[in-house]
Amino acid sequence: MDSIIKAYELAKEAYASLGVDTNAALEKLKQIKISLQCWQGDDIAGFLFKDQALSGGIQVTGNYPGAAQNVEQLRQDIDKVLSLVPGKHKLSLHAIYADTDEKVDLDALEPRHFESWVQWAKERELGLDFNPTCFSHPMADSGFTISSADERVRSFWIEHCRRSRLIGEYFGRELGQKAVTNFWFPDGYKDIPVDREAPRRRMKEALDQVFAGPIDEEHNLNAIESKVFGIGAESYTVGSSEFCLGYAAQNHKAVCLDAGHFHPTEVISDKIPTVLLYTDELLLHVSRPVRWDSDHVVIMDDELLAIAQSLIRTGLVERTHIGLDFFDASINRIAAWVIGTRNMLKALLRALLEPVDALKKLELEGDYTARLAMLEELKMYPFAAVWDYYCMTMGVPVREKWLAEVRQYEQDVLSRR
Ligand code: RNT
Ligand code: ZN
Repeated sequence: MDSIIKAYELAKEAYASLGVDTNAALEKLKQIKISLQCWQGDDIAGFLFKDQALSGGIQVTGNYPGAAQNVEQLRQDIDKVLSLVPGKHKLSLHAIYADTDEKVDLDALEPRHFESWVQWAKERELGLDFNPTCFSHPMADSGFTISSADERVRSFWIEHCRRSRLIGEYFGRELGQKAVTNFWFPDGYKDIPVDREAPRRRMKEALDQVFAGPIDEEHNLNAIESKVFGIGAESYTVGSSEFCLGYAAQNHKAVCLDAGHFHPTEVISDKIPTVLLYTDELLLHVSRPVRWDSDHVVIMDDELLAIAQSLIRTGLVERTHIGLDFFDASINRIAAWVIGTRNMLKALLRALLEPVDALKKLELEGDYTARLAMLEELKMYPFAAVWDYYCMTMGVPVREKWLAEVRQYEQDVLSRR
């Protein structure tokens, strides 16, 4: 403990010499909420349709034992994760995680089916976000949902989505924290389509129906998530990037930028400030694509740092909702959650420890030599000491100590499932 404080004092001095206030950086970090993806705990199985295979062109690989089987287990796991991550955060639920004994289909879901989640979140002062589940359902078997040419299929999904935003609104109102309801549709063709326009026109009209009718925007923000391709929908995706950005800009919705949903050399760190020129708010799905949209656990790589820098250097973090979207079943699922969430926070901290004004000044003056020199030197500054101190003062394990707790939990809880 003493050595952590000592190291922090030295780090504080080092950063102060650059004009950076480490205490202020930590205060800011404390205000930033990360929305944890509930689906990391059970491989996107949910509770509504237990025997339904995962569809929609996404895939969870691995069969590490201990996946949550029911709502109690999932909540117990999330509690464990939250005890190992500093700060107050949010949980993002999918519709299939409704907690109910009723046999209810997606087009009949109501806020009351999520009452126990709201209660649970209230007790923990957590915020909740929401996602309609437009996959893993017989009505999505054709590969199309809301943009289907089949009127029956289309209306089913429109109804599900209409209800979803009301559930988001309910979360926001009950918890006093705006919810983000994120709409992602797997719709697309495996092979080359003849008509690239009609499905997009149908999706646009369907979304107009979904968003028709009053909703309290103070409590719920609607976001739409684009994607370049999915497994089984390699040639054409209805909800492309242009589609979603255009729709959001024209209709005052938010875009959701998922790090794995673009061509391999495109990065969302560059899209963040661009999209926010044309929309008020933004949702992120921070993920790590490895060769494809593989949803690997988020690590502290260059792109994660660049995402954090895009948010912090610009102040756009204020208009951005940071959500995570990875699902790894090949390692301990609790560890996966903890690693990814802590990394997101660490990257934000590193960005908060930059002398942003001084760097911007160098850039404006055209001193690119000093800009490069400083950016490189900053990489070796003692941010780790600041992070350790933060974890200690926030009452969560310092450095790798969290791993021992996960191991213990694995032995006591996960291995008995
Ligand atoms: C799929 C999208 C979507 C899902 C979650 C489960 O490619 O990224 O966000 O991962 O809704
Ligand atoms: Zn996503």
